[in-house]
Order: sequence, then C-alpha cells, then structure tokens
Amino acid sequence: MTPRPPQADQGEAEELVRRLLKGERRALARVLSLVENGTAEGRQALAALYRHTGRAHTVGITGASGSGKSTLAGCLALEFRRRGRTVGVVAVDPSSPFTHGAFLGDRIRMQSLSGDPEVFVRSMATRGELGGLAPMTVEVVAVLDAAGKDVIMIETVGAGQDEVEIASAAETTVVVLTPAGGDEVQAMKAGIMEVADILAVNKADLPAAEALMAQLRALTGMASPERPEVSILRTVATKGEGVAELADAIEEHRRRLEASGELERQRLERAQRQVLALARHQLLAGLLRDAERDGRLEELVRSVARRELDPYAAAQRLIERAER
Ligand SMILES: Nc1nc2c(ncn2[C@@H]2O[C@H](COP(=O)(O)OP(=O)(O)OP(=O)(O)O)[C@@H](O)[C@H]2O)c(=O)[nH]1
Ligand SMILES: [Mg+2]
Repeated sequence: MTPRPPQADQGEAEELVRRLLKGERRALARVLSLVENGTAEGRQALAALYRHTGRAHTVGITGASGSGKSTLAGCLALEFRRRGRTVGVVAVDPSSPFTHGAFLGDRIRMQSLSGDPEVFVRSMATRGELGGLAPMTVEVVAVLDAAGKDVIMIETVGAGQDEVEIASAAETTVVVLTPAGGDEVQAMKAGIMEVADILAVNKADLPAAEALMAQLRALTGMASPERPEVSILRTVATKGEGVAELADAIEEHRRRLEASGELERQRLERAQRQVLALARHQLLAGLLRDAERDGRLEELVRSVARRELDPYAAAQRLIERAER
C-alpha cells in the first residue's frame, strides 16, 4: 500500500467539508464514511469541520432491545421536522437493519420521512467493542452537527454501563421503558435514574403501563437531589401518541440546561474526557508500537511471568523507554 501525499488528502478533505457545510448530502455521506473507517482524510475532515459543530441538540434514546426506540425516534423525527428542525439519527448497533421501513409503524409517516432530505439516518456497528457506543459515534455526531442538523438522536440499546456512556455523549437522555419489561425497573433502576433526563414509558397501550408510571414516579421521587426534575411520559410510538409531549420535554430540557449554565459545564467535561481519552489512546498506541517492534514488550512480559520482575517495575521500564 503506497501512502498518498498528505497534501492531496488534505485538499480533498477540505473540499468535502466545504460541500458538507453547504448542505450537500453526498458530501455528508462521504465524510461519514471516511470518518467511520478511521481514515486520514476522515481525521482531516473532522479537524476542518470541528469549529462548525456545537449547534445541534444531541439526544440519546436508550433502552432495552425492542422497547420501541426506533419507532419513537421516527415519530420524534417527524415531530421535529414539523417544528421546522432538521434531524439526524445515529442508530448504534441496530439489531435489525435501520431502514425507514423498520423506523415507523405506519406507511404514511414512513413515506413522509423517507422523502425528506432534511432527515439523515445512519446506522453504525459497534464492531465488537465493549459498550453501547460504537468507537466513532462522537465523531459521526460531530459531522451531522457541522452539516447543520438541528437535532441529532443517538439510538443505543442500553443496559447499565451503556446508558452512562450515552448520557455522556448526549445533552439530553431519554430512557425508553415498557410495561412489558417486567422486572426491568428493579434491574436497571440504579443506572437509569442517574442518567435519565426523561423517562418514556412506551407501549403504554399495553396493560400495566399505569403501574409502571407509578413505580417510576416513586423511584424518581427517591432519586438524588441534584436530579429532581426527571420527566416521566407515556407514549404509544406505533400510534404517535405522546410524541409531541416528548418533543416538548426534550426541548424544555435543553432550555433548562442552557439557562442554568449546566450545558456549558457539560461541554467542558465532555471536551476534557475526549481530549484525555484520545491522548491516552495515542500514547499507548505509540508505546506499544515501539515496544513490540524491538521485542521489548515480549521480553518484559516474560520476565514478569517468570517472577524475575514485578509488573510495576516492568510498566515503569516500558514508559521510561518511550519517554527517552
Ligand atoms: N404495542 C406497541 N408496540 C410498539 C410500540 N412501539 C413500538 N412497538 C413495537 O415494538 C417492536 C420493536 O420496536 P422498535 O422500534 O424496533 O424497537 P427498538 O427499541 O428500536 O428495538 P431494537 O433496535 O431492536 O433494540 C416493533 O414491532 C414495534 O412496532 C407501542 O407503543 N406499542
Ligand atoms: Mg431500533
């Protein structure tokens, strides 16, 4: 594989970003592919578009598999479009192909979405990584943000750790629960209550929806004092019921974040986490590349396994070598 001259790549990436910023759908799709595949052009594009990000409202939609997240995201997409917003949807590791068909129950809504150039849906695989967010989710969201999408929904199947992860990537987190979930509330209450800004009780057409609502009200009443205002809403995504109220709650949450200064605080926190994670990743990658190349890692590992060297001393030697 012969590397192409970096200058040419950079020119191509910048040209793509120019077209993306003008709203060209094909440029958007191309940049997304470059970014998702971790290419050098993708990185250059991200660098060029980053200062155009930060406008979108990012909304996490998380919950158990089959709880109706995609159906709900589809309804919300329509509702936001009705309100004049442009929409991006990132479906992380969807268990079924995320087509506009799977997206919505009824045909009329489906058609009104699939013909709409202002709705952009992207599916991503986690590629076997642990956690609910694919490695490039944050970057994909940034691309959609720069492309001018007003609301970007991130759908993930959540369970415990994943929910925490999505909450750190999105400004507003909607946790979707269903009365069919049974003991789900017991199992997930600790994790959920911490990250949910809004609890949507979907499939509220099923029996026991009211019981679940009551249970959740009791739980959120007990929740930590710094998160007192978790909204609990009932929805029937297949019929679009409760969707306008859910959209209201999502918008209201963003307004509150902004007014309280919390949005700014979260942005700083997110930026710090991102910079440190990338730095850690780069450092480690560099360290391992060198240590593997000269066989030093293997040598140290063997010494530790033979109990000639303790792991702390070995790690220290690995680092010292890299620092030199
Ligand atoms: N009765 C009822 N069924 C619903 C409702 N919302 C969604 N469903 C159905 O539930 C099933 C799963 O819906 P999806 O939207 O694909 O659920 P999901 O959470 O995105 O599923 P995964 O992406 O596989 O985790 C579909 O058959 C929907 O038609 C609802 O409000 N009531
Ligand atoms: Mg889905």
